[in-house]
This record gives sequence, C-alpha cells and structure tokens, in this order.
Amino acid sequence: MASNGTRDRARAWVRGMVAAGLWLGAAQAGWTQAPPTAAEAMAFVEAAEAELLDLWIRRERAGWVQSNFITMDTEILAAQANEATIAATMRLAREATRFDGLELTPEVARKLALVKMALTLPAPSDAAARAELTQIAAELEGMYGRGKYCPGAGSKLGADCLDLEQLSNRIATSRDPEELEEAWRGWHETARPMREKYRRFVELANAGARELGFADLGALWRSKYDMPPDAFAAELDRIWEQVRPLYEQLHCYVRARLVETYGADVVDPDGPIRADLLGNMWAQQWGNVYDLVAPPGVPGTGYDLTERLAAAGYDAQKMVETGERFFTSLGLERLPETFWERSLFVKPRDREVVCHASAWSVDQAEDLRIKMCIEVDQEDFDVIHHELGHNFYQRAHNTLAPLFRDGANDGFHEALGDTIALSITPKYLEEIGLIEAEPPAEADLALLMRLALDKVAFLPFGLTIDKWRWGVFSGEIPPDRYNQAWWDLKLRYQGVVPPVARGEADFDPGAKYHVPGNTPYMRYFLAHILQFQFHRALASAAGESGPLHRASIFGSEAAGDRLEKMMLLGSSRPWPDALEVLTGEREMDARAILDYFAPLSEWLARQNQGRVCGW
Ligand code: X8Z
Ligand code: ZN
Repeated sequence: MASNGTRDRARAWVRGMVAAGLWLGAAQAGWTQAPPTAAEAMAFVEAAEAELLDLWIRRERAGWVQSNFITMDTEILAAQANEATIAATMRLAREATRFDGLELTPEVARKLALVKMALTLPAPSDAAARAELTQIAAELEGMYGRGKYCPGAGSKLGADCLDLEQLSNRIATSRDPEELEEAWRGWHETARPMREKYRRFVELANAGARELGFADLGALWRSKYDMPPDAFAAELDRIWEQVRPLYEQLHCYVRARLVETYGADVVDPDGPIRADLLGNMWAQQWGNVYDLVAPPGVPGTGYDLTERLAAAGYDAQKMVETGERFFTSLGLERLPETFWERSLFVKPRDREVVCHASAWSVDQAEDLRIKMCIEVDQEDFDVIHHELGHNFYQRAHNTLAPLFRDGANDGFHEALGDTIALSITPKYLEEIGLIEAEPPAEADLALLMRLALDKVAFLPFGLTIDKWRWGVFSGEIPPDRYNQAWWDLKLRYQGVVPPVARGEADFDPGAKYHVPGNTPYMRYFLAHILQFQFHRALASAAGESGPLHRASIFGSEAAGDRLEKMMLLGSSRPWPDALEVLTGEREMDARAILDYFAPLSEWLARQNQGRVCGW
C-alpha cells in the first residue's frame, strides 16, 4: 500500500495532468496499450467527424427553433443540444492530444488541431457546471431577443413598449437629442439584468477553456488564426495603426458637422462624440447620419437607396431574390427551394424571435437558411448580401469533410457577403433598374463618404468588443469594472461617450447582440479589412479597370470562379493559402481599404485643416 505522501504526490500529478487536458484515464488513453499510430489517428479523426456532424446538426435544429420561437422550453432544448455537443467536443479534444508529436498527414494533423479549438464555448467537465453554463448561454440570448423598453408617461417615444428594431429606427432617423438619448438609454437598460449572469458565464467558460489547456477563453478564441495567439493580437494592432489616421480624420469631420446641427452644448467640438448621435444604437456604422455630414458644395450621390427600394415596390422577399440574383450572376448555383421555404425574412407578430440577422446551415449540407427581420432599407439590403454570403460559402465548403466545413478563418466568412455588397455600385443599381443613371464623376466624394460612414467608422468599433472580452476573460477587467472598462475602450478607440452617466449597475456590453450571443467579434474587424482586398482582386478578375468604388463584379463569371475556388477550400488550409487563391496575396493588409478611400481621405484632411482633431 502506498504511503500517504506517495498517494498525495500521485494525486497531485493526476490533477496536473487533468488540468493540462492530458489525463484521460488509463483505459481511454490506451495506457496499457502500445503507443498510438498514424493509422489510429486517422481512424480517430474519422470517428470524431461522424460524431460531431451528428451533434452539430442536432444543435443547429434546436438552435433554429430556439431563435425562431423564444420560450422557456426552447431555451432548455437548445441548451441541452449545446451541452451534448460541448461535452463530446471536450472529450474529443482531450483524446486528440494522444497523437501529439506523431508524424501525420497534413490533413489529419490539421483536423486534430481543429478539434482542439473547435469550441467557441467550452465548459467544465463537471456535468452540473456544464448544464449551468449552457442554460445561462441560452438565457442570455433569449433576454437579448426579448428585450423591450417601456417609456414612462410623457415620453417623446410614445406610450408603447419598444423593441430593438423600433428603438433603432428612432436612433437612425430622429434628430432630437432628448429623444435620441431616451431611445439609447432605454435599450441599454434592457441589458442590466444580464450582468450577474454574464459574470458567472465567464467563470464557467474560462474553467472549460482551462481544461483544454488554454489560459482563458480569450486565448482559445485567439488561437484560431493559423498563427500564435500573441502574433494574432499584434497583427490586429498593426492593422489598426494603418487605418487609425483615416478614422481620426473621419471622426474630426463628422464631429464638426454634428456641432453645426446640434450645437456645442450637445457636441463637444474638441472631445468625443455622444454615442447616440451617430444614427446607430452602438455607433458602429454611421451611414444613417449621411444627410447631416454629406460633403457640401459637390454633387450628392443623387439617390437614396432606401427611398428607391420603397419606390420600386421592394419587399423582403424581393430584396432577398435580388441578392440571390447577384450571386447567381457570378455563375453560382441558385439556393435550394428549401431556403425559400424555411428562412425567416419578416419579424413575426405573434411570437418572440432573435431578430439579429444570421445565416444557417442546418444539416451542414444543403439546408441553408437565413433568419432576419428585414426592413425595406439600404442597411438591410446590405445585410441580406452579407447573410447570403455565408450561405453560399457554407454550401461550397459543406462538400468537404465535416471538420473543414468552415471559413478559412471567421473573418473570411464575414467578409464574403460584404464583398458582394461592395459591388452594389451606381452602375449595378442602374443595371437592375433602381436608378435611372449613374451619378457623374463629381459625385465620387459623396459616394465615398456614404460608404466610409459605414465601413471606416466600423473599424474601431470592431476592435473594441473583443478587446473588452479578452480583458474580461483574462481577469484584467474584473466584474466590478465591466462597464467602466467598456467605456474606456470606446473612448480610446472610437472617441465616443455615452449620452448619460453610466455605472456598474449597468451592463452596456450586453446591449450588443454578440456579447449575450457569445459570438466572437474580431471576425468583423478582419472582414472590414479583407473585403476590400477581396473586392480589389475580384474587380480585377472581372476586368474592371476604373475606380474601385465604381466597380461591380455583377455578371462576372471570372470573378465567380475565383471566389468559388477560395470558398471550396473551406478551412482545409491555413487562411493565407485561401487568401492567395483569391487575391494572390498572403497577408491581411489595410492598403486596400486605404486606397479605396484615398480621394476621401485627402478631401477630409483638407476640410479638417485648422481643426484640432482627436479627443
Ligand atoms: O452580426 C453581424 C451580421 C450577422 S453575422 C448581421 N454583423 C455585425 C454586427 O451587426 O454587429 C455584420 C456586421 C457587423
Ligand atoms: Zn455574418
């Protein structure tokens, strides 16, 4: 019998192995058997893929029903399906370490690596803790989807309770600072009850990440980019520094114009901008205030796409059909009939749904759908192309082995549809009869400004969400500083401030879908850089030689071929390979977006002469 000391040491060793994710128990680990072989690794991967595929499909079905019909029961069912997937993936990730150091084919090696970082939400192996975590995750998403603000007596927002779509419409169109402030505050109040749940969520998810051998959940998220996690973080900072001067010029100009509209009492001419004045609930895209900041003294774009869509009698269905037609014009197959039967295009009146737009590949093969509460406006016309981009990408990579049914990285997936939307140029709108004639060359500035308000303004926003989450996951941002740290980041990167005082009873991060929805966000920052690289390459493949903001790849099978070749790689290769197939380049590079906006950038610098920019 072993002495107490020996037993303690043995227990400590086992605990260490468990913590490092290396302890499988003697039988499972094949302790008593010969060392693992490459053939076993291949068999393991094959079995793992079959098991995961089945679990993913169950999870997608439960998730689809949950988001389309928010009730207590659907939340529980979705949580259970999620839990089963997480438990199996955690087990497979640990088992995969058995083959570490073996000489394997690149395909098997990549699949083993992908299994180890497949989860966005890892969970502790303790069954009760895992169930608690998935239940919280489902509840948080449900709380977001159900969120409503009920104004008090005498409110400018009226007497009825308002959902996010209604409040967002106020933020987009109202020019009354009091009304804007109330719509902003009202929505942000809905997130307060999420705070404690989120704190617990972080605790449990981190425990799961540690069981997989990661320092915390943020480290797991950063490991998915075919480079060391620290190198990825450094890459983001490098790209941000490339685009920061352009953003600061835009901020400076927009601020000056907002002072003209609202006065120096509302907008500090030298300071940050109030976040509710920029036309979007999160100040993430500013296109809705184009009318306030349009370049003066030069021809405008000559059209307002929202008005044109309405005037031409577009409804949700026609907007999606038009989007699909863009993709088929590139030579891609039409979406299956089931897409039209099973998608959700319009917000139902009789039940609660998660309106935040998403694209689904329910059976991980042909059953593609989008879920969206479409409104007939320019923003949703863009979002439709974004979501369809996911579906077309999914259909292409769903022909691969299950572990490769994904984007080259998540930024690629987010960039694809946006790339197509960059081709919604005047030339294209004329072609499909939404405008009568292309505006003259002098309207370029207006066109570039309209797009910069969405794409350039987004860049610092895209960075801050996960800068915040990475800090939260690592513990650098403790729960009693959640909200303060959030606004510190918004101020530093975006130069925006909340319209009303905030405190630690608030939980403003929860007012943005991806936080309660646990969707990593750096993908959108990457996408905003990549889509300009993609657009430049595809426009060239399509033989477009003019300025890129006038180029459209509509109807170009050459561009479609190039795109499809990239999509068909799924996640089977490191992303630089996929980037090379599409663009001939192997690095993410902000030059493309900077070149695209170069004429605007020069103009902004001239306008801002004599102004003190920054905040
Ligand atoms: O969440 C989305 C898509 C769904 S994947 C609608 N986007 C980000 C957001 O809305 O915050 C697209 C752009 C950024
Ligand atoms: Zn997306």
